[in-house]
Amino acid sequence: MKGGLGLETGGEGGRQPLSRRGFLAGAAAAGGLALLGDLARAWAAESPDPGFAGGTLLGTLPFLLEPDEPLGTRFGEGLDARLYTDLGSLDPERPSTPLEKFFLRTGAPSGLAAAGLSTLRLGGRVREARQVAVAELAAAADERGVEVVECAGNGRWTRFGLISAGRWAGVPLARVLDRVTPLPGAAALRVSGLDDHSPGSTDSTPGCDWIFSLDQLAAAGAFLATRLDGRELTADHGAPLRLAVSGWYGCCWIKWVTALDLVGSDEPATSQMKEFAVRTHQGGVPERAADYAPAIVDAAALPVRVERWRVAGSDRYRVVGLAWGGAGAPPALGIRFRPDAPFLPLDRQPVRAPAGGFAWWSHAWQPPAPGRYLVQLAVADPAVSARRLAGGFYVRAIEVPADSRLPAAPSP
Ligand SMILES: Nc1nc2c(c(=O)[nH]1)N[C@H]1C(S)=C(S)[C@@H](COP(=O)(O)O)O[C@H]1N2
Ligand SMILES: [Mo]
Repeated sequence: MKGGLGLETGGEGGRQPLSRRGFLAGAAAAGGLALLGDLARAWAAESPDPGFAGGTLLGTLPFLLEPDEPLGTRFGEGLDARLYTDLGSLDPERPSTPLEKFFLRTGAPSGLAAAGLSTLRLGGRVREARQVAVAELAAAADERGVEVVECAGNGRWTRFGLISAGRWAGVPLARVLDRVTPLPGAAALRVSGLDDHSPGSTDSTPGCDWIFSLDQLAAAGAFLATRLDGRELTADHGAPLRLAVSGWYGCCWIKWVTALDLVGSDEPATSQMKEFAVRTHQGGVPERAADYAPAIVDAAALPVRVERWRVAGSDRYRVVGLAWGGAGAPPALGIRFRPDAPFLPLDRQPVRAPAGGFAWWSHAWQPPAPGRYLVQLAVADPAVSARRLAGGFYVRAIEVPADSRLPAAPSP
């Protein structure tokens, strides 16, 4: 990770320097406010802070210092195709992101139709290689729960929109690999995806294979996904088969899977692994696949909406956000609004739906004065690994408008 605040541009997701179209304005466009109002009211009714109950939602504050990229709209082609999920418009009551809003980091390759992909090849260090009909796998698919996927190149330059929660169906890898007999020395699996794009990309290297140890795949409960959000996987999202590896960064969720090869523990790293080494927090760029640490997403949290309410004649603010990553239940979080302030516990700590997906949190906030603030979250427990969060990666800037009706500060 380079800059502390993650204000640097670039990375796989970004298309342009921050300054090109100026600093952004953003969140609730006029039309979105009615819908947002319903979401916000439903959510406020359950808030431990009763102060919002009788109030009116005036709007949301845009996040500053983020590029003027469209949210919720697909643009570009092939390796440069993107859809940034509009996180502020997600409904906390729906555990998964609707398919139309699901983020896109690479569009369907131009060679997809010609490749057909009606069979999956199982090979490498096996007694006898096999072809398995994709239709047979699709017929055996069952529900696999809701999993958050975050692109390792998600950041300020993508308005943090390269992350979504998918409700997946698919076939466990273990059940697919049952069809071949491993030879001695088979310790890892190379999952290969189609990556036949023309034209090429300005900032992505073609080739999409990742090598996992068999233990890593078992621990992640990896599966080949055939459905997303209750529907057939779309071409953009990896049809007919894509790998799902719970807890790992998006670059490991190989789309358009063509082959599974058992390999030895000395197998060289793939070009994809090397391209993503820095973004997946490897120390350097290891030559051997076995020397890559699991590309897992640490505990993280992001404010996605800062609501301005009018309650009994004064303005009150409420921050709503997401938490994801790490293992187990979401950890307790603190929040602060200035880099020199202590973190205070959130008044509504992250809660994840039993089905899985994002955990949602909220916090009532009374700014002392109009002006700019930096909203930052922190994990309270120092034993929890939260590298990006602790590095300031998910800090967002807002401005409390000068016309805010702020209640008088209590006298000391
Ligand atoms: N074959 C193939 N699979 C791929 C990629 C790719 O370029 N080619 N991109 C990866 C990256 S970097 C991410 S973040 C996820 C994005 O998945 P999505 O676009 O379906 O959201 O797919 C991964 N799978
Ligand atoms: Mo990614």
